Amino acid sequence: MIRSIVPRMLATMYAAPGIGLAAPQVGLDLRFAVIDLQPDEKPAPITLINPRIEQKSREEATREEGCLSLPGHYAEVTRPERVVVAYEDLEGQPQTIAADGLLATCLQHEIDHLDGILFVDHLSALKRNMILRKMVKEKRARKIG
Ligand code: K1U
Ligand code: ZN
Repeated sequence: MIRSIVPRMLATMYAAPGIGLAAPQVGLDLRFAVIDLQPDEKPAPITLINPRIEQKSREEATREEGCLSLPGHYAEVTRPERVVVAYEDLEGQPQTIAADGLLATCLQHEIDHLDGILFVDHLSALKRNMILRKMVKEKRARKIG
């Protein structure tokens, strides 16, 4: 089932373009996500089925994040710098991935999507409301235009 959906998920992510995509972002009630940190280069996608964070560092890092569910909106988000994620691959085999840098950020962002959490949920109420107000303005402008 997931195996047959993955090619479409990857096509959607590359077309966006994005470096990750979680099933709930395309209306699927499934716990899997795809990631490819180099969408412009030779494809090197990772498919993560039932990913879960097994370990996270106490050390944190702040990186700018975007989201294909909130196009055009970016913010600095602070998260654990390193994570170890356990998941199943497309063959159903258990795997673990130890990540830092952008991959660690992207893994946490995608696992958040599986739990209904968006990057704006990690921001202060002030910053989150600024983004929400911008989105409302954009929606109004689209209606008028
Ligand atoms: O899950 C998503 O909404 C995709 C999101 C993933 C992500 C980006 C940045 C930090 C954490 C997670 C995106 O891919 S937004 C687009 C983006 O960052 C990008 C697009 C093309 C080239 C490089 C980056
Ligand atoms: Zn996102």
